[in-house]
Amino acid sequence: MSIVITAFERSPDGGEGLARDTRVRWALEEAGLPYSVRTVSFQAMKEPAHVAIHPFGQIPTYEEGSLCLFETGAIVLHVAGKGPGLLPDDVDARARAIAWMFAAVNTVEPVILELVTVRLVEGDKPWAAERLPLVQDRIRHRLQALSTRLADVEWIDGAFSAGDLMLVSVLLRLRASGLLDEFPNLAAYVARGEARPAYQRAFAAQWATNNAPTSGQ
Ligand code: GTB
Repeated sequence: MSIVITAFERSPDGGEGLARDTRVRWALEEAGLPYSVRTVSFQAMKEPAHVAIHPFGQIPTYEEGSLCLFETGAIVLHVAGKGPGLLPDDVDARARAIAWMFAAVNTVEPVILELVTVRLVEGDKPWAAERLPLVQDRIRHRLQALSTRLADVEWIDGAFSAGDLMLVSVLLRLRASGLLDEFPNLAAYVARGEARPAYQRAFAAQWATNNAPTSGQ
């Protein structure tokens, strides 16, 4: 059954890998599953055909035969169940890897998204400058806990898993802020994730999508 995901026609980051299709591509590459990409414009994302697949009119989505999925956590979990290397066989270790996936999207990513909100959405508000350090401190609080848990091990809980894939994917959005560099073991953890051949292939593929010449160029 062929796998089709959706991605931005042109990501606002120009292909820096920050849009969430990158984590889905990465999981598919780790699992060795071929896939194709249907790009969607911001307008098309809000039209009925796409909303039928993604109720919030966003990317990425995942289609495989009659299965349509949205939410990157759910997509990566599904992909991890299909191929080797992303979830341990041991039942307890598997449950812990899934817990880290949830931690990534439910505990770590929300505070990081607040930074995006305060900078990009609320930047012109008179209170934005006052709110920024509060948001940065909430992020540091999470990073400190993660840094302590990671200590000097390579991956968060034994062998590389979908938990690491999701954690690295949310943490790398912090690079430009400088906050990640305050925690050298986390910066090194993200670099290890990005150095994986599967990540490199995923990054290159989304870069190519975002930098393909448009008609008329
Ligand atoms: N919780 C959902 C998931 O994990 O799948 C969130 C999906 C989501 O936020 N999708 C974004 C989207 O479709 C794209 S990834 N936004 C359009 C809309 O809501 O109308 C978020 C994103 C976008 C762009 C950058 N960037 O350019 O740096 C980074 C991240």
